[in-house]
Amino acid sequence: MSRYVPSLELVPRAARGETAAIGRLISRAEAGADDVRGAMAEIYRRAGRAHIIGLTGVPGSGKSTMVCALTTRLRAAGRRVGIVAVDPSSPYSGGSILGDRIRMADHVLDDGVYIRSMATHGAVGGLARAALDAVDVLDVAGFDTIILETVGVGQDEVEIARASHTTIVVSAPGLGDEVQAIKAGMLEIADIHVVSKCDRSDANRTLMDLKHMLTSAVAAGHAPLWRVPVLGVSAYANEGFDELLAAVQAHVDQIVHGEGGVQRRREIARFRLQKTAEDLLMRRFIAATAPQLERWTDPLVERTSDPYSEAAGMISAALQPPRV
Ligand SMILES: Nc1nc2c(ncn2[C@@H]2O[C@H](COP(=O)(O)OP(=O)(O)O)[C@@H](O)[C@H]2O)c(=O)[nH]1
Ligand SMILES: [Mg+2]
Repeated sequence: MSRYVPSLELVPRAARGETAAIGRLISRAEAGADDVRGAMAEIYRRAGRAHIIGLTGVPGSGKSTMVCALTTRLRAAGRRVGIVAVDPSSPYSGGSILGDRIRMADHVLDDGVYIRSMATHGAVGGLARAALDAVDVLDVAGFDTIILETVGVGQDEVEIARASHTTIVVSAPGLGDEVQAIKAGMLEIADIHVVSKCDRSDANRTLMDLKHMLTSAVAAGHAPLWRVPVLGVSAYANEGFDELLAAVQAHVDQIVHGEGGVQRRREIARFRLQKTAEDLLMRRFIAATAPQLERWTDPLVERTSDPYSEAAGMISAALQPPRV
């Protein structure tokens, strides 16, 4: 790399699909680089064309394998596919996921596929902001479908999967006797439930448990606009993916392009707004208080004050306009 290209100059290049520009913009957004804000503002205004699929489930449930299988089919249908994996352990860096059956390596060499893994730690200003910025960059770069894979542990990750047009929740047999989606609060966020590894004999049980739980959950609420399907897939047997993509398409036609989609985009926008405001507020707060941290710490050490009083003092000092 010769000279530092200002982030704003990277925007039109990323929009033309230049891989290096896409990668640099995402890295700068992830690191919270100072000059990237203007560029990301521009990206946000240009984005909004792609269909975003959030895909979540506990570690080992078969998410990455499923992403590969879906990518193969979406590519065959002529769609350009962007993948943002909020999971450093995603085996996307090359090689084969399931021996020769599903080879991510093929996609790695395909310029109709862009894969980006993000570490759970290290995204300055929050994971959600960084992941959704990356999605927008890929959207502007002309990827038609963007799959956002997040590990379904922790509220942050589950929230990110929800910040998509169509959310797929993956459950797998053999990871404990309960359907994992319940524990992590993932049951409610699914537009489509998928049970992976249906080549296993215990998969039927997982399917039945999940269907049963959904029936009781729905019975308690209103008549749904969208009936959440529960589908089984097997990457080993290469089965169920056409049905899964058909369900995704049905969700796009019935919900994403309808009233539900308007509502969903509003919720996503609100989520972006809140996350961004929290980030900006936090940075401002830290910058304003860091130089005088001892002022509030000393009384605590001496026990002449308490954390609540000092924190209140700290907040009002940070939020006050500076005296002139
Ligand atoms: N039996 C079986 N195992 C699978 C299938 N799909 C994935 N696995 C295995 O499940 C494990 C976790 O897969 P991975 O896609 O990395 O899960 P992730 O952590 O949710 O992304 C790997 O050992 C896969 O080989 C499947 O269709 N059948
Ligand atoms: Mg994974």
